[in-house]
This record gives sequence, structure tokens and C-alpha cells, in this order.
Amino acid sequence: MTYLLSDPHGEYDLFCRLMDKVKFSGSDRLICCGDMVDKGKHSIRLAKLLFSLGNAVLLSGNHEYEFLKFYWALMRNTDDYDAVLTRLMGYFPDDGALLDWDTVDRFEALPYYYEEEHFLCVHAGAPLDGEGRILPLKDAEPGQLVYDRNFKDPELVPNTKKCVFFGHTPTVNLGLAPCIHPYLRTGARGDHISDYYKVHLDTGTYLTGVLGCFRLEDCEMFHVVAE
Ligand SMILES: [Mn+2]
Repeated sequence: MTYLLSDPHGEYDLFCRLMDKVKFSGSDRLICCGDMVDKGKHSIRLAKLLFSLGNAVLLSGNHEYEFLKFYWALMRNTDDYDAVLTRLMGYFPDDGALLDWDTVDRFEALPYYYEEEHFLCVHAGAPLDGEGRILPLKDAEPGQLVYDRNFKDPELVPNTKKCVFFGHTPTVNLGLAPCIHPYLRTGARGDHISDYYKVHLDTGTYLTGVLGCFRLEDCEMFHVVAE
């Protein structure tokens, strides 16, 4: 089974509880649409766990992108790599000491979108043409994919046969319940991914204590709540 989530934001324990709830195993697959770091106390611990999974597709969110911009700026001004790693550790005040170069390299290798026959994933948004069609993601600027909040607008119906998975804006910020919010096509049943035109994945974990995931095969949703 394939499970999609977004914006776990350093909530290591909640993430583990969610994976336990769905009985996530080596034969399953995880897709995380970005923002694994910042806000929660276990940014690097969670990132290293996600990077260690052989069966995960991980995207960059704006929080990983901001970290990389900080890293690239440091590298332009020095060749003292030990000093750079120390500064990078300081970027994450709670558990930055866990950071190592392998993890930095993995952040740098994160893609900004993921696409299959029936769905595509971005952190925040994507460029659209005048008729709401998504322009080719391979040509999009990373900044647009991680910052643009166009998909969050409930009125926006992308003109595509694919379902768009996205996060970045907590659903509670739109006055919605603190859970994943799928958008069903008119007249569709809702048990197949092609019945949806978009799925808003950001449960606002750091605000709400709720983390959720969406199962691709049967469109079931699972949530856990912080104690
Ligand atoms: Mn974000």
C-alpha cells in the first residue's frame, strides 16, 4: 500500500504512531510531500528516519529549501567545512547535533515534485495556464513548487485528470477540520484516486497535534492525535 502525508515538522513520535496505526511495513510505500523539519523538536531525528527508509519518496518543502539556501550561502563564503557543519547544526536548535554530511547531502538531493499516471505530488503549488492546466513540473522553479499557495484555495479546481496531492497550509487555516481534506469530483464515489481532483494533506501538526495520511489504493484516511 502507498501512504501519502505532508508537513510532519519534526514530530517524530506522532509520525511513528501514525506508521504503527497503518501497520507500515517494508512492502508498503511512503510519500512525504515536504516540511519534515522545523517547528517540532525532532527535525533531524525524523529526517534521518525518513532518509533511512528504502521505500519512501520524499519531497522538499519550503522548510528544507530554506535550510538549503542557508547552506549554499555559507558555502559561497568559506572552504572551512567543519565550521559550515557546525553552523548547520545550529540551524536546528533542538536536535541539530544529530546532523551529519550524509544527511545534508540527502536534503540537497530531495526532488520538488513526484508524478505518476494517476496523481502528482508537490509541497505547495504549481504553475497553471489560463485554463487551470498544470504546466510541466520539470520546468517549474523550485520556489514556486514550495511556496505557491494556489492549490489550497477550495475554489481552485486544477484542469487535470490526475489527482494533485499537496500540503504547506494547515487545513485549519481555511476554517476546515484538522484532518486531511480530499476534494471529490462531481458525482464520483470516492474509492479510487481518479475520483478526486486534489487532496490537501497538511493537518497542521504543529498547531493541532494531528497528523494524517491518505492511502492511495482505497482512499482511506488515518489520523493520530498528540496526547
Ligand atoms: Mn510548507
